[in-house]
Amino acid sequence: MKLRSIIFTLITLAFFACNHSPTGDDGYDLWIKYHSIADQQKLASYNNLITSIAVPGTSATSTIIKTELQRGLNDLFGREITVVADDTSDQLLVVGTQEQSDIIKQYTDKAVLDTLGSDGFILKSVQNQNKHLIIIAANTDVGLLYGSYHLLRLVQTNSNLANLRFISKPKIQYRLLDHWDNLDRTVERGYAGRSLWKWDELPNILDPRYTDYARANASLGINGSVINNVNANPRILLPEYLKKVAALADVFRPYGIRIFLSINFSSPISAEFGIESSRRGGIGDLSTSDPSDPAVQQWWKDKAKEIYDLIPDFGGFLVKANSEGMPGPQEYGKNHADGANMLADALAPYNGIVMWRAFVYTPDTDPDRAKRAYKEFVPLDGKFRSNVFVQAKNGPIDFQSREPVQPLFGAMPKTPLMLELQITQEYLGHSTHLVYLAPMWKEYFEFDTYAEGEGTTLGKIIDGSAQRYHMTGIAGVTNIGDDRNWTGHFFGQANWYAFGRLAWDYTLSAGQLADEWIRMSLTSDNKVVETVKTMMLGSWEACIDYMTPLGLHHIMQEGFHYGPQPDFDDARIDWTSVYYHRADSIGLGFDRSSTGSDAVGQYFSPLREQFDNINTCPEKYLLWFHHVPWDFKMKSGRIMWDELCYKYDSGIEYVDRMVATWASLNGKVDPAIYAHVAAKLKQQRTDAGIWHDTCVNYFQTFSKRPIPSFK
Ligand code: BDP
Repeated sequence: MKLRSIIFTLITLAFFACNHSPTGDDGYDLWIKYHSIADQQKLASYNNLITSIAVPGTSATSTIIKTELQRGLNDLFGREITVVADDTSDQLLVVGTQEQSDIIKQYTDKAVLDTLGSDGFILKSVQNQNKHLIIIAANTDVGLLYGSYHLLRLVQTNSNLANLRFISKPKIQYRLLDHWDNLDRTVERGYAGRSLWKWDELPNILDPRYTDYARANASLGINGSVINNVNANPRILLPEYLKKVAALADVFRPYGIRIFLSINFSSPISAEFGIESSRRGGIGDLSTSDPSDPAVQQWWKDKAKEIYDLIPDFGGFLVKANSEGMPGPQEYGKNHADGANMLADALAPYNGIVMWRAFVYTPDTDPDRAKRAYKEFVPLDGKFRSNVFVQAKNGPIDFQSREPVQPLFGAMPKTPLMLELQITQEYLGHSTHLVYLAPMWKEYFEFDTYAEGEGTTLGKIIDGSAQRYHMTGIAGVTNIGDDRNWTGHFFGQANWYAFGRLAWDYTLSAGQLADEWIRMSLTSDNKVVETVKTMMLGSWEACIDYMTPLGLHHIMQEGFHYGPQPDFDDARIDWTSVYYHRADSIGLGFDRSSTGSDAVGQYFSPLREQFDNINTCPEKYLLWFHHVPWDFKMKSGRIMWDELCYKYDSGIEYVDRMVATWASLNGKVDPAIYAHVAAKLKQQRTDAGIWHDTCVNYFQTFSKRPIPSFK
């Protein structure tokens, strides 16, 4: 008996040792891990500023604020912060609305608060005789929650808290994550395990992870989640699933996160018409989903009512229609506006919205895939109901390593366009490659479309300022799964983080966001922060270089979208690689100039002219817009073929440098994170080599020139 229990204990201990390395950070706590502050001077200064907190509100959100501030500050300061009423103690942090707190009323200006809407907040210090106060004020409890996370972030990044005077409000109203999660818990283009949502356990069992998910998102200001795949299974709208969705909505609500659903346009149709075999059959009892049919309209109205009875703050529907086999109004001779408006009418009584995706590329529209969304949607400008967004991806093709901006942006002034970015690295090395995406997103936000003259950046279009949108939105296709560290790659967390922060304020710099994230997630050692930040900031450009430099695109492995397959030519033509790169004995690249497909014609002047001319087209887009002769002289003085090889080489060199840089941090960062990232980088180096060799060797069969050496 005794021996057995000793053996059992040993086995248990061994198991524990393997699975719970006491010294290793498993990444679960993301950027909200609240490590104690190492800098003693800073700590002393904080100790003088905050000893207790007052959160007079009584809502579920107020309770979260209290718990989060206490938990965060206790851990960061390494001592107990007390929760008190707002008229006691010195060195007090007060968090409240004007209605909740006299102190807030006394020290904040109603007129300023009135400009902050429901989400904005004020953070300021107040010196009153010998009493020092820090106050967080907002109009709603969710605004206060955002302000509280901001304060915690300031402490986590060891910022100065004396003389605080900070006002913030989001530039964009709907800040959503799109999950491409299926009901069987697989995740389309997800590389971090299975879906977070355990449909078989819901609604009765609530995984604590749902709360941690909401916490993490609220800490960034994300306020909505589309929880299922755009390739939507109609079953999500069955009563049994709606109850599960409602249970999640209840968890998310106090964190200011609303739930949205992707819907299948054929949902009203009876399953008899083939729910599994095609993407056509639905869950209803109708034989059509024609948006002009009164029975179909009524079906959606009834469904909307059923949803809102369960989820009063339900956000609305995301729709992928007439795209990649998904059903849509065009099957009934109707257009995208007809389809979107029918759904919009069903949701309007409850203030719900429709996000209708512009990711459509029916071959009949135009031989050049890059032109199709524009051609289908621009004629519909002004035809959508006011609660409809048209949601477009950043580029005209599909989340490639780099694309010029989707020309729709700016071209539909009467329709609010919502921007869809991809956080999951479908085409950028999945969760294996370290690619920090904030520099890419910044390139898009700052892309000048010239839609309303110079300075009409994409940022100003989607924040509504350029074309006076009445509502604004942004969505990121998430990289989250049920892996212990959420994103598969530890550095994938930085992309989730940066997306959320940019959705709030796209003018923040990629460097600042990397800096914050590293300090909150990894270390506050300044030297290490600088080293890691530098490595992150160049990683996107490096990935472009070793995968698809100079504007190349869509030459990856069919279906899998990971490695290279430039010779792929065996599918629907606009899914092949050869369609996009067009390599031949003369040169390389897709001719989208005015004498080619004329995709340049979809951009505003002077961009159109700039892109059209091979000599003025930015080299980063050269092979996107032009079929470029192999011996075309590049700005570097090299011919295009040599430049292409040079870029592929540079990409590899960068990964080599990342490997060496990371190795130099051994012992300076958490050992578990160190080992995890080191292993991923090793694989990234191997993959970069494969991209280089495959592409250079393949294109050489056309260029018929020697592969230059740059050593
Ligand atoms: C492509 C993905 C595909 C998605 C599609 C979409 O390969 O899995 O369903 O986009 O956005 O990038 O609808």
